[in-house]
Order: sequence, then structure tokens, then C-alpha cells
Amino acid sequence: MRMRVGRLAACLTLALAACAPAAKPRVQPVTPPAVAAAPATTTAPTAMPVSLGLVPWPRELAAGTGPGLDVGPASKIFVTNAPAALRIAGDLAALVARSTGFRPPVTPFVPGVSEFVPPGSLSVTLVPGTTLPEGYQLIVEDSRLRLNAAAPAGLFYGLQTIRQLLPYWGEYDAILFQRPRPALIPPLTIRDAPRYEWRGAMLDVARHFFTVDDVKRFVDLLALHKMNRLHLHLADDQGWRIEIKKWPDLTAKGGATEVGGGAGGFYTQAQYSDIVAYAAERFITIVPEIDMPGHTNAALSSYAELNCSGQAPPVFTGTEVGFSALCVGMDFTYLFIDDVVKEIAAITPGPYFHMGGDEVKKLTPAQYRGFVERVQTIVQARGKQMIGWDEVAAATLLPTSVVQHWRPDAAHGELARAPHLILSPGNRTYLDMKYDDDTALGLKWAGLIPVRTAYDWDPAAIVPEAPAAAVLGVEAPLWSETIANMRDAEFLAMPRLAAIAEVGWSPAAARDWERFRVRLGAQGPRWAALGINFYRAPDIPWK
Ligand code: TNX
Repeated sequence: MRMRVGRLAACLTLALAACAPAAKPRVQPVTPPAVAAAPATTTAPTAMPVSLGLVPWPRELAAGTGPGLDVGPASKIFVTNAPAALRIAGDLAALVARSTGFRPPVTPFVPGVSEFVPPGSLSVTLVPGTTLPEGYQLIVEDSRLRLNAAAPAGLFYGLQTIRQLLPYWGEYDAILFQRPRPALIPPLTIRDAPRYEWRGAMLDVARHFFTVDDVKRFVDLLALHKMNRLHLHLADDQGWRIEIKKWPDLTAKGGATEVGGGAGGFYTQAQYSDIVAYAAERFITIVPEIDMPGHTNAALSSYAELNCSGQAPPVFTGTEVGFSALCVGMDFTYLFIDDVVKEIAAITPGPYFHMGGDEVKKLTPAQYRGFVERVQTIVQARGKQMIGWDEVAAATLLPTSVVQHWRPDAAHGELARAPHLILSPGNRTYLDMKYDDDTALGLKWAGLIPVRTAYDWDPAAIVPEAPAAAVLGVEAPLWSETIANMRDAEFLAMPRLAAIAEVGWSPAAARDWERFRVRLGAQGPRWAALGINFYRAPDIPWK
């Protein structure tokens, strides 16, 4: 089925305005309500009740008093006159238009001349130094909405919050043809910023290939939940998915199949750059992974000279792991790796290169460590920080290198010494695990993962020996042995991706399963409107 790429995130940008600094809110702090009640009074009889079904829950939220904002035909958006702010203000206007049928005009502030925001209007302002990294403030009071951030990413996340405050029916394509209706945003003050800088997901495009439009659709799911890293698993035994100009057979041969023997596919470098740019507009960094020295049958079958034997193995379309390895004792292998890292680094603006490093059964521990250290040097020489799955913690790592924890039983001593850690414990974050025994898709080697299991854990408690500052954050991998298209991917990812997003964003003290499941249930109509094939998990009170 063809997805509506870009619709999910069409409103993702926020503008900044040099509007007046937000006044101190006259509000009482409240504990996060599961779903806040609509304000007692509304100014328009047609106003829709708005629930606070926010996911992820913000760092601080206080209910306000007095009128909220009735977005209506007279509403305008005032914005800081800067390109990033104007783009986000334009997206906000489009979002409001979809929700209400009225498209508010966007007017840049003229600094020092007019920073007045009239009642009924919205403002988007970029003011350096006013928020934490990636943070924003959203203040709705006196019939005005003010969004403010120190940097564009914060405005973007504020826009996602506004999106969840607006009625879900704005997500339907048909809404513009319906009678315009005002939408009420309740009075509130939100001061928000993420708990962790790394809030990611991984998509395995190697076991089954996913098109550029599929990947953009996945990016949209991340953006909706304020996630900011998309790790692409670009090469494995079953497929090589990224064009390397100097080694064309990697894709010509190694990209031409997938699990089950389908046609596979690959991204040209131009297509990859298109994905990178699409993600960047949504403040998402692409993290490319070329898995090595194991998980390399696609490369080994493409070039005989990469094999110690000089013989290329056949392509592989099964799902076993651990049988392949690069010829680590041969210098030629490292020339190959350098070519690959060089070409990918050149089209990857983000600072990371993931070298995989998992599940190597063909090498001695010393061979493995030597390989990791040599690849680490190559990656660094090409200007990137190396990331590896947790097995790489056995090697001597540079201070910039990042270890991605995945095995629930990995040795904590090594992990505690990792310069930086990403937490992807298989028994919590693996989106390819079944929800329960009846789930048709997915695996269960790391256990069954119902929504509560994906939600109810604290990243700080996974490797308690690791210094808190070493923990970059969390990432949810979606391996694709058992999924062949985006419908399948959405079924396994949603709603657990939203749970992991909150684990990465919200402060530990604000997280609570009982409240979360109600807020998650409130996403149902929105996700349905967006055409997301989410699993109606029985433990969630879907609206
Ligand atoms: C383990 S997680 C793997 C992958 C599989 C996955 C399936 C990791 C680093 N390696 O090769 O696809 O399990 O759940």
C-alpha cells in the first residue's frame, strides 16, 4: 500500500518570533493528569473539548485559568523573522488550517516596532538562551498561544505538542472540505525539554528492503514523538542497501535479494541524501550502519576477493546469524572498509558511523578486538564517531566511541567502562519482539514485549554501574526478518515506539503506567486518521 509520505510530519516545523517575552504564568503546578479536563468556559459554542493526550509527557505542565485560545478566522501567527522560524510558523499555519479550516496568516515581527500579539493569535519566537537544549515553552493564556525556544529544534518539538493539543480530526485528508470549526486550546504552561539527547529507533532495511517513501513514513512516526535519531541498518547477510560507487557489485549483486528471496533493493547515494534531508527537516539525525565483521554475507557474495578463500559464497535469503565474517587478517579488507566508510561519511552530515560488530562467531576474541580497533581508527580518520553493538565494549575504545547495549545479559563491567552508551535492551526496546504469544509477526528470543514492558523501565537502572553522564539515551530497533513492508513495520512499532519515546523524553518522576496508558489510548483516533496500522493492544483503553 502506498503511504502518504510527509503527511504525518507535514506540520513539524515551528517558527520563531521576536515577540515580547512570555509573561510569568498565573498558574498552579499540577501533577501530570492522565487526561486534563477541558476548561470550564469556552468562548465559542462550537469549540471542541480538547484532552491533554500528550505523548511524550512534558517535563513540566501546569494547567492555567481563564480563557485558552479559540483558534478562529481572526487568528494570526506572529513569528521571529528568521528562516527556521518562518518555516515552522508555516507548518503551524498548515496544522491549524487542517484542524479548523482557517489558515492563519503568518506575519514576521518587526523587531522593536511591533511585538504585540493580539488576543486570538499565536506567536512563534526564537530567543537564544531561554530554554534547555531541544527545549521549548508553550504558554496558552489570555486567549493567546505563545511558543518560544532557544533553537529551532525546540520550536519543532513545541509544534508536535500543539499538534497533540489540536483535535485529531485535523489529521484526516478530508477535513479541509468540511465546515470550518474553531478549535480550543486549553490554558496551560508547558516548560519542556528531553531527559536524554539520544531518542532513537532503528530500521533494518537489510533483511527486507524498505523504499525511500517507507523510510520517510518511519521518520514521520519518530518526529511525531519527538525522537531525533534514525539508525539505518544498511547491510547484513541478506542485503547491501547503499550504493558505494567504487564497489558497484555490493548493490548490483548484494542488494538484489532479501529474506525469503524477494527482489531486495538499495538506495542510490542521491536517495540516501534525500532521506537525510527529509529527516534533518524534522530534526532527526540519520545514523548509518554497515554491520561488520559478521553479518557480511551480502558483501562477501558480491566480491570473491573479500573472502579468505578467494571464493564468493552464494547470496543468503534465510535468517540464521553468525556464519559470515570478513577476512580480518587481510589488509585488502581494510582498504574496502575505508572506501565504504569514506563514501558514506561524505553523504552523512551527522557525526556517527555505526560499524555493527554483533554476533561474530567465526573469530577469536583477539581477532575480533583487533578488528574493532582498526575499524575505529578508520571511522575516526573519516571524521566520524564510531558506534558498535555491545560486543565492541571488549575492545579498547576511543573516548568518542559509543556502545549500543542490546543483550540483556551483556557483561556490565565492560559496559560500565564504555565512553558513551545507548540503551537498547532487547527485552524492553526490541520492536521486533512479539507483543504476546498470539502475535503473528515478530520473534521472541528476547521475550514477549507487551506495551507495559516497553514502557515500564528506567534507562538509568539498566547498567547502574555506568556513570549517568555516559548514557546518551535510548533506541528501539526494528529488525525485519519477519516484516516485509510498512504495514507490518507499523504494526510492530506502534504503539511501542511511542512508549520508548516517552522513556527517552520524559523525566522519570513524571512517568506512570496508569496515566500513560490513558494518554496512549487518546492517540488512537489520531493514528487512525493518519492511516497508521497500529496494534490495538488489549491493555490500552483506545479511544
Ligand atoms: C539480534 S540485535 C541481532 C540481529 C537480529 C535480531 C533479531 C543485534 C545486534 N543482532 O541480527 O536481527 O537479533 O531480533
